[in-house]
Amino acid sequence: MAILQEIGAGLNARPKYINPKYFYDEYGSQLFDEITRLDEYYPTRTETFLLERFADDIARVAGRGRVLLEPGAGSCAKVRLLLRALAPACYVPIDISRDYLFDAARQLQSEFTDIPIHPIADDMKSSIQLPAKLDRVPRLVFYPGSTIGNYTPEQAAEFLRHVRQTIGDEGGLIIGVDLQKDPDVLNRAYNDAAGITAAFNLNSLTHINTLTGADFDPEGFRHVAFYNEQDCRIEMHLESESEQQVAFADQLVTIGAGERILTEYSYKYTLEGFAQLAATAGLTAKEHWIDDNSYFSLQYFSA
Ligand code: AVJ
Repeated sequence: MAILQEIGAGLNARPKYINPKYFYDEYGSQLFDEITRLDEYYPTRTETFLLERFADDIARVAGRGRVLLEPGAGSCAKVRLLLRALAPACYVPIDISRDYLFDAARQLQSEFTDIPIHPIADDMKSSIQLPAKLDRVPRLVFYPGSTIGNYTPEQAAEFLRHVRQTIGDEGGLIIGVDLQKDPDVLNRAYNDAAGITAAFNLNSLTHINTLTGADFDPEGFRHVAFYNEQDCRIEMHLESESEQQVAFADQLVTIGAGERILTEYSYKYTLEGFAQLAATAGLTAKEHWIDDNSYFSLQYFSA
């Protein structure tokens, strides 16, 4: 089974790591939803404000009547704030969770009856097939939420090259990118007083238990999150309270007292730094929108 291989590789690596996608089972997605409403967690509400405030301006810059593609669309919540303004020829949400995606797309279609919606259940790694009549319509990729921050800059550049390939020479990208700021603000955002982020982090162990039959004891681990100023990223780890042995697949994995499992990077960029990264992927910075605190950015790039 591929996921046993994948998770096993991370647990046997030094330092150990777990892919952040394992945060998101049903309970984890619920916890993330709670995180987005926390006082300390500024990204979601700031991006939502920017989408609402600047929707018309974004549409003017990015162009109306495009084929709008959204990798990892999930609940299609944020695109709602842009759909009227962008008036796409077609909206194409792409996500690996097929049933969830199709439900969200059906709901969205009932609200936006004049916009054709073509959900695609896919991991966005392969090239997508659209109805032939859309072949000549310029493409616009929407990638909100600072999801790009989970990637290392190298991985982000690879993703952006894939976007560049997908949109072709006439296309564009609207992306949400979290910005570098006072480390105290960042540290608070990932160490909320109510402990929701801690529960979210620990839930990846419970999720992995369910998926693989492993016997991680979440109580034997502590949530650790901090801003690494050198590398401009939040790091989330699970720190083992004591030396323990976890049954995983056909092996016993030893985790030392104080040993950490890396669960997430969340990179923070400057506008210039992100524009430079995008430039290496053949994308040109055209416009950006930020809040008064300069906490978060929406950025538009063209091919
Ligand atoms: C969904 C990846 C944007 O990096 O802020 C929130 C995930 N992790 N709190 C982020 C997250 C801890 C979030 N992203």
